[in-house]
Amino acid sequence: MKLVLIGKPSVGKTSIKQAVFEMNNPNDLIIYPLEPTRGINTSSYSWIDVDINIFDTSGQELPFLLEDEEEQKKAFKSASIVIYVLDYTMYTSKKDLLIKDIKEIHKIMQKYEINAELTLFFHKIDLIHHKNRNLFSIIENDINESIKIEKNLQVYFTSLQPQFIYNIFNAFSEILIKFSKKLHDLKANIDEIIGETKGIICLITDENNKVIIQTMTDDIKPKFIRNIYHDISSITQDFQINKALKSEFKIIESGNELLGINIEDVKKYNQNFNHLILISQELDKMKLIKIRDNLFEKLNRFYSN
Ligand SMILES: Nc1nc2c(ncn2[C@@H]2O[C@H](COP(=O)(O)OP(=O)(O)OP(=O)(O)O)[C@@H](O)[C@H]2O)c(=O)[nH]1
Ligand SMILES: [Mg+2]
Repeated sequence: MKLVLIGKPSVGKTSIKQAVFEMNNPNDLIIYPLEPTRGINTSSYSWIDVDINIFDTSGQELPFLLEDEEEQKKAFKSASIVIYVLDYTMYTSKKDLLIKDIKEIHKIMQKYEINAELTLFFHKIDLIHHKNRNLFSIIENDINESIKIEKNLQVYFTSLQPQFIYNIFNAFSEILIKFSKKLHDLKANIDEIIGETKGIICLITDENNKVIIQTMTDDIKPKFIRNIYHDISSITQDFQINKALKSEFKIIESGNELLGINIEDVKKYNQNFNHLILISQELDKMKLIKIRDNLFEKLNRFYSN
């Protein structure tokens, strides 16, 4: 599948690509910035059973791309996903120009009947003061109201700062699961188990601690997930260092809430897996352990077939 990264200069397109698909250290990418991209950079990766071709475009050449028909075809033809990346700084200073770009891209995609999904990454949320980080849904509505096209665009709030890094992985796992039969089937199996309960989030990470499966009961709110992602990056680091903590039910503080959490090693089920992370809004240890055991049984059956 073809995935296009597009947006103004320096919003973070190439850094995102390198952090997620080339395992470059996100912190380094912020401290030592990359050179601006020229032309359209293509590269291929695999994500479980999905082959991804990323077309990373140049921000400086964006005006040219949006005007030149040959460039448009090169960038968008047979794309499955188009991600427009904008950053917090530009949103506050040049929102109109961003909206203009997005409308333009939408128009071009219609012109060539590109059936791809247009998605937005609102990047560098680490630069937003923490008091304002509860405004995400307002920002999402604001952007969609300004774009005014027939369908609301999905907005992912992302950053390469370690404390937010799970947000990016989550965005890609949501986007890419649509193209992966294996992940889709596995998620359906997990949903079957946690679907019987409430207040549960289940994540499976790979050896690079990327979230490759994220699933949750339907009562979980987006804001809660973002808080969780914020906290689990430090928790998983702890687990990584202190292996003895694994398999233990722990209670953690997240926002104003106490949560139950359980992390398990699941490498034995699939070589691409690392941890199974179960988070519960209830503090009932026995209940979470029971869900864990049911999941293990499911994984066992899923991978022995
Ligand atoms: N604060 C912050 N800075 C970031 C983040 N991600 C990337 N950056 C910085 O943003 C700048 C631009 O990154 P690039 O990835 O080169 O941007 P680009 O969109 O590929 O730019 P062009 O190739 O010119 O189109 C660099 O200085 C990065 O360090 C982030 O999450 N937070
Ligand atoms: Mg670039």
